[in-house]
Amino acid sequence: MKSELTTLKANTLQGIAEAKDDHTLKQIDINILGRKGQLTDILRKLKDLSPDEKKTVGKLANEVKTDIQIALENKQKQFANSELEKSLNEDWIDLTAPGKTTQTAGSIHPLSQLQKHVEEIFSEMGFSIMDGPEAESEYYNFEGLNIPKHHPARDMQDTFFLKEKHSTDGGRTVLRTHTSPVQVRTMEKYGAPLRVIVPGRVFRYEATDASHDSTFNQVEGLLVDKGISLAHLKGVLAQFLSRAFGQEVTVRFRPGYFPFVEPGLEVDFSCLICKQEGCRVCKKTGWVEFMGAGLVHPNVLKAGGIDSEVYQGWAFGFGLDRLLMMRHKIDDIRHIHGGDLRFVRQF
Ligand code: FA5
Repeated sequence: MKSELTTLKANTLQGIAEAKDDHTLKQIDINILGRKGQLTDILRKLKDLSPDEKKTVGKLANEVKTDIQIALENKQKQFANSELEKSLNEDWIDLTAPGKTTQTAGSIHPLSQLQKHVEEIFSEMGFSIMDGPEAESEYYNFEGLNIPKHHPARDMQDTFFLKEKHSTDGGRTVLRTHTSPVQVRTMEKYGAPLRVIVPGRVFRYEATDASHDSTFNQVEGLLVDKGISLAHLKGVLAQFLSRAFGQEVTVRFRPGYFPFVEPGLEVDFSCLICKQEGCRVCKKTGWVEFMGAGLVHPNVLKAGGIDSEVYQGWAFGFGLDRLLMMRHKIDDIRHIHGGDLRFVRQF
């Protein structure tokens, strides 16, 4: 029985040493140590031996069992380690790689970014930021601005009317065609002196093209004080434009007609999109109309409750979308409100 045990041990250890995978080890475990295994068989026969033999053979059998168990465990560990090593080599993870994002953060629309920038520049020059209603009374949009009913200047800003009468005066309600109605509203509320800007959305019933939209944004400026002239307007605009563009831009002033200013002027900037060579944005003129401006008409000061013998003022209204177009060389205004993410993600 002793030699049987020694042979069993030698064969089993050799089998373990030569095993190529975990499955083979499990088979050896079952065949040798299992309930019907070879070693278990031998151990079962111990009871037929004499007490002396039982002692020595029993001891040897236990040693054989322990040696086999240890050899199996060691080999199993070896397999587990090489599996781990293999998976570490094959499926390695780069812990420094950026994580996968399932949700992307939103961002501020370029037009809102620019509006904030404009507000900052004017705030630093002592201007307050005002707001006004988009659904406006016909009075503030037209009459209060010296544009009486049936005046041909109304055709310059053909517009959308709402069915509902305006709550304040029972007159017609219009989607404001410009931010200028806030001029009279602010004068009525705060009196003179005044220094405000009014950024806001405006609406016009017109065909769209590369530089015209039917919904766009303006920024109104109004300054009322004593002894005010166009020289102050030019100074403020020069300061504003140089800061807003951050690059050289040529502007030109030319006479312009608006019933609510006298004298009136228009300010154009050199087209930065084509560098004045001519494109569809500047309609091949090299210039883009940027704003209307002028000295506030005495009738408008009167409508706002301000004595035009004592106070003078200037006002301007510029297109925020056009400013954005020039800053970023956007060749079609319709991209700005088009909602195409490929456009907004560039800013
Ligand atoms: C006005 O709206 C006057 N309220 C401006 C003003 C204010 C004059 C105060 C005097 C004193 P105008 O219609 O020109 O003016 O528009 C002003 C600016 O808005 C234009 O110079 C242009 O930059 C922009 N703009 C006008 N129409 C459109 C349009 N359809 N799409 C995009 N921008 C426009």
